Amino acid sequence: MRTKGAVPLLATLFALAACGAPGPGSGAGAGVGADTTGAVDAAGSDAAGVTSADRPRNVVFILSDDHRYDFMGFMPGAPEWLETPALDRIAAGGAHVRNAFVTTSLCSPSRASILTGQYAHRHRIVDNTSPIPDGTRYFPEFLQKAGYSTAFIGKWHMGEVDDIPQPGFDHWVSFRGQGAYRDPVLNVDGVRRQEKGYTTDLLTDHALGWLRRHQQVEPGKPFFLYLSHKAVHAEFEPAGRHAGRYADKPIPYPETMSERANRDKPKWVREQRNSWHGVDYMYHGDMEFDGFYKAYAETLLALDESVGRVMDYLEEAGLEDDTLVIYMGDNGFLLGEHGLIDKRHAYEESMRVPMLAYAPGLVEPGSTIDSMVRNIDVAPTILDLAGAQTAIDMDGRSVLPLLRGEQVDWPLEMLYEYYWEHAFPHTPTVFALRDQDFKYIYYHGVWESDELYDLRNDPREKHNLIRDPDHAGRAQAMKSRMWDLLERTDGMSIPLKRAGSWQAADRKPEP
Ligand SMILES: [Ca+2]
Repeated sequence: MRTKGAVPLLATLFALAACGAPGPGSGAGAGVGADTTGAVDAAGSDAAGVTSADRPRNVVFILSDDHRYDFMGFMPGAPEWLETPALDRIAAGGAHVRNAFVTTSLCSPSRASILTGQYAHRHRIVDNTSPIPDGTRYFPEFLQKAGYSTAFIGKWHMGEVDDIPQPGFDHWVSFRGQGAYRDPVLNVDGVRRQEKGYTTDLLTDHALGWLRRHQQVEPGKPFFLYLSHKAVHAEFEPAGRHAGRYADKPIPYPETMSERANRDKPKWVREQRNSWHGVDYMYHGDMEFDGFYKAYAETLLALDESVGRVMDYLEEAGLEDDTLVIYMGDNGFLLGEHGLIDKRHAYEESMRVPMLAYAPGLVEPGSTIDSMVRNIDVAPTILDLAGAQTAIDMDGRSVLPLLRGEQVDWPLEMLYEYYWEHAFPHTPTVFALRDQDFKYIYYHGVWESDELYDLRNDPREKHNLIRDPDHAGRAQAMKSRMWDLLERTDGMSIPLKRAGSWQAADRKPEP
């Protein structure tokens, strides 16, 4: 990564910061009664006429870190030189979930939402340093009860420092916090050891090793693999074989990167360009944008190779037709949009994530799914596929009918939430309600205007309509529905905790 004079402490703080703060949230499965979904009963799917023989039994869930939704080679918005052949392969052979979102754009809260099917305000892991509440349960436990072998390989991060095996997994490989891109110390089933190599490759080796062993020992038993990558989290470090690959490529700077393009944004957004997470003072001046951008793209290359290796194995082992593969990112990532970097905000580049599903016989090859799908929908979906019950009171709902291409009644709007972090004081607490046409954003605790965007006509969120009299009624109605949704899901208390010592509080000095 091209840092200028970065000190070791900086990397540590960066790791804390980058993933630790909840991102701008998008809300609950608003409106459609999905927000209070309780126990998932896969029998509901069977009632629709699908039997277990019609669907794959195994599930491979591959989670990436901070991979933004449009950085896939087949996407029109990707840099023209970006190569992701494995992700392109999944999209061509499966479904691209075009409107996939996280309800909180930050590492730990989003990962907790994936594992519990709950909003951050319900699982309470609201940022990257929140402890895991006693009694927290994760959906793989219920896969075990349904007869599955389960493995967790990679970044856990919740609770920040713990790498010890967690309930719900028969096999465990993880590391503390953000881990390291090279020569990581891994906790393998409770035993720590340092391994030599590039972490994305090593985690893939562990994943494939477990799959092979499983097929040798218990070939008839269904499996669930949760491969959770560190990549492409900052500070970016491409594999040696990929470093410099894009050095000579042009950067397609976003049109909203300039100060001029953000004149009707709230003042705190315009000021954030001069902060740790702003393009004019990145990491307090220790990072330059172009190197940052290219290192991000180069770090993605090994991640794509990992996906390709998993797909190759499934094909070689004859498991391709009996396995659902889901690829997803844990949150989005701004690369200059609105003068910002990183995540947390409720803007599209932050709350959108890449999501692909591959399952021959279940998912139509080359299809697209336009319904809004959220991170809290992952757990109900996988349990639904497995025919497993759960004791977790989930906010999400199964997207299995969407994967099958069925026309179903589906939530038309979603809630987003992000809770202010002491370490990154430049982004306030954010709530938002997003439907298929508009987004309303509310900021808590700052003297600022709200935001309203017409996503159909203004997908880059360039024109804040909050003061437009023609839209006053819509803004008020969305605000009201947002609060309704928070109320219905026990979201009316702001989590508060003792502040830490470090804070990315500097502003770029005045010239
Ligand atoms: Ca992340």
